[in-house]
Amino acid sequence: MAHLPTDAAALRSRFGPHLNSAPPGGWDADPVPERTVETHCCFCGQQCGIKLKVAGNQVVGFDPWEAFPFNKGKLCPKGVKRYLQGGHPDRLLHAMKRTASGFEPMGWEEAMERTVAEITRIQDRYGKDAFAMLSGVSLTNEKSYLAGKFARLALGTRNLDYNGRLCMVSAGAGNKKAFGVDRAANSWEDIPLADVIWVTGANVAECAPITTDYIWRARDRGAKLIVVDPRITPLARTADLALPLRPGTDSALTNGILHLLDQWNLVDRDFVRDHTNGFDEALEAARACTPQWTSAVTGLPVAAIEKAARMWGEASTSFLLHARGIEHQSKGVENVNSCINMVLATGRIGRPGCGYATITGQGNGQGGREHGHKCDQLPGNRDIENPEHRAHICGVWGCTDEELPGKGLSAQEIMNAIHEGDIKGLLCLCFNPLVSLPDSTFTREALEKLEFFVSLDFFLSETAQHADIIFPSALHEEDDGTSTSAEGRVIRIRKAVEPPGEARTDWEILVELARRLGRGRFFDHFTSPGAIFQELRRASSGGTADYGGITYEKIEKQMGVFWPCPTEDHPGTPRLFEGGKFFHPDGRARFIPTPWRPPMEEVDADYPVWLTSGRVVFHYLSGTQTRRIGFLVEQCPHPYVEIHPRLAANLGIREGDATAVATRRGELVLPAKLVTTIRPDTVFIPYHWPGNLGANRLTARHLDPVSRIPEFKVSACRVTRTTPDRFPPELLELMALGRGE
Ligand SMILES: Nc1nc2c(c(=O)[nH]1)N[C@H]1C(S)=C(S)[C@@H](COP(=O)(O)OP(=O)(O)OC[C@H]3O[C@@H](n4cnc5c(=O)[nH]c(N)nc54)[C@H](O)[C@@H]3O)O[C@H]1N2
Ligand SMILES: Nc1nc2c(c(=O)[nH]1)N[C@H]1C(S)=C(S)[C@@H](COP(=O)(O)OP(=O)(O)OC[C@H]3O[C@@H](n4cnc5c(=O)[nH]c(N)nc54)[C@H](O)[C@@H]3O)O[C@H]1N2
Ligand code: SF4
Ligand SMILES: [Mo]
Repeated sequence: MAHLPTDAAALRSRFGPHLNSAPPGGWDADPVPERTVETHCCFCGQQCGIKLKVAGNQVVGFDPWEAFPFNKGKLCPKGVKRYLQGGHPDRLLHAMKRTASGFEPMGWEEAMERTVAEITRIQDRYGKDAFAMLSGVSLTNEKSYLAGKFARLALGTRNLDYNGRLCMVSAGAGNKKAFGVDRAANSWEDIPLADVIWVTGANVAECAPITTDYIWRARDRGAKLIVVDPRITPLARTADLALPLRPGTDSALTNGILHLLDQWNLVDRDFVRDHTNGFDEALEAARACTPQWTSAVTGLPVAAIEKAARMWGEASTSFLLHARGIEHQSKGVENVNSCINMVLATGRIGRPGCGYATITGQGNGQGGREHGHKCDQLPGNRDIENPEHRAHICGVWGCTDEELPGKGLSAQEIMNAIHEGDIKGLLCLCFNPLVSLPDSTFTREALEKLEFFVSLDFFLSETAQHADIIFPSALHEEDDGTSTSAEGRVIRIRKAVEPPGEARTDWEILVELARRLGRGRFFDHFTSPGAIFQELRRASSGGTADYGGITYEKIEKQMGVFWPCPTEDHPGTPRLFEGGKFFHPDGRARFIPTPWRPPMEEVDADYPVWLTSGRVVFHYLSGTQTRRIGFLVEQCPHPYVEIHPRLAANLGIREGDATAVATRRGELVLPAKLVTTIRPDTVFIPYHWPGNLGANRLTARHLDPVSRIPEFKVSACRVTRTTPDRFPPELLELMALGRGE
C-alpha cells in the first residue's frame, strides 16, 4: 500500500477518486456468483437479513433473503450498497505506522511488539488506568464480550467504554429504572396490531426504514399515527397528528399528556395498582403541566396537545417508539422515563398490540450493550459494582476479585481525561470519536496529546489518522458470530469471504495482544467466534440479558432467538412483561417522576436559534464506510443546513447561500437548504462528515447526569448569511461532485 497522508489537506482528495461505485472488475465484468451466504446488514440496528453473492474471495452483490422474518427481503439503500466496501482501494491491508511523511505499512511482528511495549511502558509509568480503551457496537456479540474481558484482564484498566455511550445509554438507563431490563418490550410483530402509534424523536423512514413498513401495516388497518419531532420527517408527513415541538422540551409534553390522562380519567387504575409503583409521585411531578403551561414550553398549540392525549388515552392498543431525538439530551433518561410513564399509565404493555421500544441505532446496538464493554457493566448486563455479579464473572473468567477492575470513566469522560493528561494511552476499536463526539476541536486536541494511540479499523478513519499504529481489521462479512437486533432477536452473522492481505479479525488481534501481554491463560481458548460464544453464554447466564440457552444451531433453525433464553429447551421471549410481570425483584414496573427542566444550553440574544443534528437515509454514522460508496455519496454528497423559509427570509438567506452557523464551540459554513418541514426557530445539520464539515464542531460536551450521553440534539446557534469564498475547499469539492463535475 502506498503512503497514506496524515494531514487533512492531502486527505481531501480522498473524497473524489476513491468512491466505489461498482464491484471489482466493473459492472460489465458481471462476475458470476459461486454461492450465496445468508447473513445480515452491517449497518443499523434492524439487522435486516441479506444474502451476499460471492465469487472467489469477493462479495460481488446481494440477493433478497425473503425467508428472513424481520424484513422479508426488503432493504434500504445502505443495505443494498454495503457490499461495495469489500474490494475498496482504501482497505487497510497491512499494519500501518505513523512516520514524518505519512502512514507506512509495517510488519505484523513489529506492530505487535511496539504496541505491547508502549502499553507496558505507559502502565508501568503512570498506572494501569492511564491506558484506556474505546470500543464499538458494530462489533458482534462475541467481539463485544471479548472487548470487555480484554480491557479488564489483558490491559487491567478500569477505563473502557463504548460508542453506544453516544447512542443507546439513555434508553438503557431509563428502561432499567422502569422495567429492570434493557430491551425492546416487544418484537415488531406487535406494531401492526396497535390502534395508535406514537413516534417521538425518531426519523423512522430514514433511519429505521424497514420499521416504516410495520407502521404502515398498522395504518392499513386504520391505526392512528402521532409523530413528535421539531422537523416534519417523511414519516410525520403521513401522520394523523404531527407535533413539531421546540427542541429539548420532550418531557414537558409527556408530563402534560400524563396530566391530561389523569384529569380525563383515562388512566388504567387497575393496572397501575396491580403492576406498578410510584404513580402518585410521577403525577405530582406533572401536576403543574396544564395544557396551557405545556403549550408555552413546547411551542405546540393547546388543541394539538389535547388531541394527542385523547388519541393516546382512548386507544385500546398502542405502540410507543422513540429514538435519539429524545435520548440525545442532557435529560435523555428523564425523557425516556416520561414516555414510559405514559405507557404504564394506560397499562398497554405486555399484551398483543400493546408495546414500547426504543429503536436501537447501531448494527449491534442491542447486543453490544449487554456483554460488558460499558464502563460500569459486566456480561449479562450485570453491574460491575455489585459483589454478587462480580463473583459470578470471576468464576467464569477464573480470576480473583482483585484482578477485576471496577467502574471506569464513560466515553466523553475518557476523552476529557486524555485532554487533561490523566490518560496517556488509548486503544480504539470500532469507534470514530473525532467525528462522532461533541466539540470535535476539543477531541482533536485530546488525541494529539496521547503518548501512544493504537487503532483497529478496516479504513483509515479520521480518528485513526491520529494513531501511532493501526491494525487492519476485518469487515462484517469476513467473520462469523452473532448480533442482536433492535427487537432483541439474536441472529447469526456468517462469514462470506476471508479478510484480504494481512487484515485479521478483531478477535484474533485482541487475543494475540492479550497473549503477548502475558495474559494468555484467560484468552488462549478463544480459537473461534464459537468458542467465545460458549463462554459468553455461561457469563450471561442468570443475568437479565440471559443467552444461556442460545446456540448457533438454534439461531439458524429458528431464524433468530429472542433473549432471555435461559435453557436450551427454552424457545426465547419475543414479548416481555406478559401478565404484567416486570424484571424488578417485586415484579412491578416503576413510574419515575420527571420534573421539567430546560436543556443545558438555551437560546439567547447572542445565539437565538436552536440547532439540532442527525442523519440522512444514505449515510451511516461518522461516514467512514458510506462516504466511500459512490451511489450513496451521489445521493447526498455534502452537508447542508436545513432552514425554514421564514427564518431564512428574516436573515436574507436564499437556497444554496453560504450560511455561517456559529455556536459557543465553533462555526461551520454550509449551503442553506430551505425546507418548510422544520420549525422556523430551529436549524438542522446532518452530522456524517469530518473536520470543517462536521456538525460536532458546533455541539457541546454537556452530558446527561445518569447516562452520560452528550446533548447532540440541543444547542443554541447564530445563523448568518456569508459569502461563498468562505466555503471550505473540501465542501466545494463535494459540491462539484454533486453537480456531476
Ligand atoms: N440512514 C441512517 N440510518 C441510521 C443511522 C445513520 O447514520 N444513517 N444510524 C443508526 C443509529 S446508530 C442511530 S442512533 C439511529 C438514529 O435514528 P434516529 O434517532 O431516528 O435519527 P436522528 O436523525 O439522530 O434523530 C431523530 C430525529 O430526532 C429529531 N429531534 C431533534 N431534536 C429533537 C427533540 O428535541 N425532540 C424530539 N422529539 N425530536 C428531536 C430530529 O429532527 C430527527 O428527525 O439511526 C440508525 N440508522
Ligand atoms: N452531532 C451528532 N453527533 C452524533 C450523533 C448525532 O445524532 N449528532 N449520533 C451519535 C450516535 S447515535 C452514534 S451511534 C455515534 C456513532 O459514532 P461512531 O461509532 O464513531 O461511528 P461509526 O461511523 O460507526 O464509527 C465506527 C468506526 O469503526 C469502524 N468499524 C466498523 N465496524 C468495525 C468492526 O467490525 N471492527 C473494527 N475494528 N472497526 C469497525 C468504522 O470503519 C468506523 O471508522 O455518533 C454519535 N454522534
Ligand atoms: S434498514 Fe438498517 S439493517 Fe436494514 S438494510 Fe437498511 S441499514 Fe441495513
Ligand atoms: Mo447511534
